[in-house]
Order: sequence, then structure tokens, then C-alpha cells
Amino acid sequence: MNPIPELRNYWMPFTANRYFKTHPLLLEGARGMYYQDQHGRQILDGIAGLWCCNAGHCHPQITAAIQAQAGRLDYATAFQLGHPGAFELATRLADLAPAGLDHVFFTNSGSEAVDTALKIARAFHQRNGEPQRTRLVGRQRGYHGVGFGGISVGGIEANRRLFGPLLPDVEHLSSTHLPERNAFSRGQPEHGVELADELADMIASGEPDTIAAVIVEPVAGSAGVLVPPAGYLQRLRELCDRHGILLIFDEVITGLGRLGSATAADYFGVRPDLMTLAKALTNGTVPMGAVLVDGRIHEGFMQGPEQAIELFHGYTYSGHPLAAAAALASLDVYADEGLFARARELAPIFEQALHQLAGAPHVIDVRNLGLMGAIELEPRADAPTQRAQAVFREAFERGILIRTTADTIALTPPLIISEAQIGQIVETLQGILQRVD
Ligand code: PXG
Ligand code: PLP
Repeated sequence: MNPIPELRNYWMPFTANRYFKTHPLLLEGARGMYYQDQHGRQILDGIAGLWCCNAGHCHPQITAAIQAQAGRLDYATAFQLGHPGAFELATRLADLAPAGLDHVFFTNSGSEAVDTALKIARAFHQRNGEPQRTRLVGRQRGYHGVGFGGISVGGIEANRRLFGPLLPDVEHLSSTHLPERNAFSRGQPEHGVELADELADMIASGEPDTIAAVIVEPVAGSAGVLVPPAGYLQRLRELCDRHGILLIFDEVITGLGRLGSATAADYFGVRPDLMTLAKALTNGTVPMGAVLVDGRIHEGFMQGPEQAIELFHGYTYSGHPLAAAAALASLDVYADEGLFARARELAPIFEQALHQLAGAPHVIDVRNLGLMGAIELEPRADAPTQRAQAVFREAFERGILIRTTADTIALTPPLIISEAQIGQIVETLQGILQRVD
């Protein structure tokens, strides 16, 4: 066992810091489907890092691309200068995205991609002669990162509570999670399409033509894999079309293979006006996010004097050479290894395996789509989240990494997972659930 480093100074994100520091879990290496922990044990990764590492860990082709780039061009500002990788990547993403989403703005995270998309949406209406369109619509239980824009449209209460006042002019649709009607649905639930009509009520309730954009995760990930009811996204799209509202899909989790297609937009056959990506964009290796923008919106900015900056927005590290190299190599690997198709083929097997847990103790719901899955547990009466936490710790002890959010277990494995490994995860959870109180 390697010595544990000093733990005091690092303020860890989204972590119970005091508990962690008395019960540390450290990862020291990774390869393929496995992490190696501080004791040298192999831990099967059931969550692709954090919905990121779709091709598995330390893929040699991606590692080599990053190493080569680090020795060739370490950094180049993206403001009034460029480097080939960022342009090449933008073209690759435009080719892979739904038709029309053909311009790409680079960020360094999903949170920055979300704030960028919201700013582009408002600025577009300003430039397009509709400056009154400033209202933004998110959804309860939505997660859109942790910037002020993202938490304003986001709907996870704990992420908002202490940080107000947040952006004005923001409203939230109801969550599509209807456990009393849809529990244990396989794939898309049957009930709840009418929840999209709340948007029609919002449109009618304010001054006409004042909504700038609606932002949703096609499948809500962070809140515990909330799959949209059949027809719901289509109906949002129709309402946005009819009323001149931009539709933003936050595909930070669903983008690049998670549902067995390049994007959730493809999977559902619904084309947004803007789309965010991050996470699997570089297979989790180097931080990077992106906003894919419809050509018509981009064109709205390409007006006025040719020498004038069209959008006063950008990050020091936008289109960073290392991130661009990592992303290009990741897209190569996804294509070479046919990983989106693999995810599509595994999805029914994954579904079948997860739903075997339907009758296990404490389980009150199982949800799934593509390679996104959730097992929701009944919370302990006096201590919500603690039962799931206990399962997390016990699973880690047994060599499986899962993720919990409140009392829901999320499973979102690398797309290279084998059928046997899916079976191993489910069997391990079955064993733990029989014993946990
Ligand atoms: N949008 C969505 C839909 C996300 O899932 C972000 C934006 C923000 O991305 P960054 O790169 O800024 O973190 C995310 C991130 C969880 C969990 O427990 C999920 C995320 C982040 C942290 C925890 O499922 N997703
Ligand atoms: N803060 C200061 C003082 C800066 O100079 C900059 C960028 O130049 C930033 C914040 C923003 O940093 P980034 O561009 O990495 O988001």
C-alpha cells in the first residue's frame, strides 16, 4: 500500500470532506474497465469515471495523441489566433452532429458550455431584432453544471439554495419523473407527454414572444437517470418551433455514445438549435466542452463590419491544443472500435440485467435507456441518502465503482463493458442489497 498524502488542504468538490478525510478512497491508476486503488486492488468502473470515459481508461491511442501534442504545441490563444487541431475538431463534430448544427464553440467543461449556450441564445435574439426575448426555461431536477447560469436554469435544489439571487427571468418545467405511474419502466416511460404542455402555459402567461430558450437534458443524468416519456421531447420541439424559442439540448452526458448513437438528438429524432457536449468528448482525459450551434443562429452573428468581434465571449483555454488532440483521438477510437454501435447492442442486455434487481430488498424503481441505468432505493426513514451511501462503500469494498445520488444508484459504464462485467455488477449489487439494512 502506498502512503496516503496529506489530505487537509484540498477542498473537494461535491464531497463530504470531513467524512472522506477520515475514510479516504484514492485511485492511483487505471486501464480499460478498471481502476487501481491505493491498495493496488482492481476496481471495475461501473460509471465511466463520471459518465466520461466511454472508451475505457488510458486508451493507448488517446494517451499517445496527448503526449505527442504536449511535445509539439503546448498552448495557443484562441483569441485572434488559431491552431489546426481546433478547426479539425470543429469539422469532425459538425460531421457527427445532427444536420445543421455546424458551428462549434469550445469551452473547458460542461458548466461553461451551458453558460455559453445560454448567452448565445440571448445574444442571438438581441441581434435578430427580438431583444425582449430574455426568459429562460429549465426543468425541475435538471442539472446544467455549477455556473450561475447553469444553477439558475438547473432544478436541483441543493445546488441553488445558498447562492441566490440567481438569474432573473428563469422558470422551470415540472420534472418528468412520475414514479407512481411509471416505476420500473423499461426504456422510455409511457406516461407524462402532457408535461411538455406546461411550456405552452408559460408562453401564454407572460408578454408575447419573451422566451429566449428552453434547456433540458434529453435524459436527465445527475438527478438519477430520468428518461423522458414517449413523445415529450418531440412536443417541446413543436412548441419551440411554433413560438420562435430556441431549444437547447444539454448532452454533456448523453452525447457521444451513451445511448448507442452519436447524440440523444439522433436517438430521439429531435433536433435542437444548440447542443452542449463535454465529458466523453475527450474520453475524460483533458477537460473540454463544446457548444454546437445551428448555422442559422451563427449566421445571425456574422453581420456588421468584417473586422468587428461578433461575440464577446471566450475562455483562455477555448480549443486548447491538448484537449483538441485528445478529442480527435477519442472520436477516432469511438469510430474505429464501433463503440456507439456496441452500446446500442449492449443496451437490451444492460436493461435485462438491471431489471433483475426489481425485486431486491429496498428497490423502489429501476430506470434505463441506452447504457444509462438507475436503481432507486427506499430512503431510510431517519437518514435519507445513507442507505445508498452504504451500498456505494460496500460495492467499492467488493471491487465495483458505482455512483449514488440521494438514494439512487446510477450505472453508466464505459461502452467497452462486457456482458460478463454487466452481470458481475448486478450480481454484486444483488448480494449487497440482500444484506444492507
Ligand atoms: N450538464 C450536464 C447535463 C451534466 O451532466 C454538466 C452540465 C456540467 O459539466 P462539468 O464538466 O462542468 O461538470 C454536467 C456534469 C453526477 C454528476 O453525479 C454529473 C455531472 C457532474 C457531477 C456529478 O451524476 N455532470
Ligand atoms: N480572472 C482573471 C484575472 C483573468 O485575467 C482571466 C482571464 O484572462 C480570467 C479570470 C478568466 O479565465 P479563463 O479565461 O481561464 O476562464
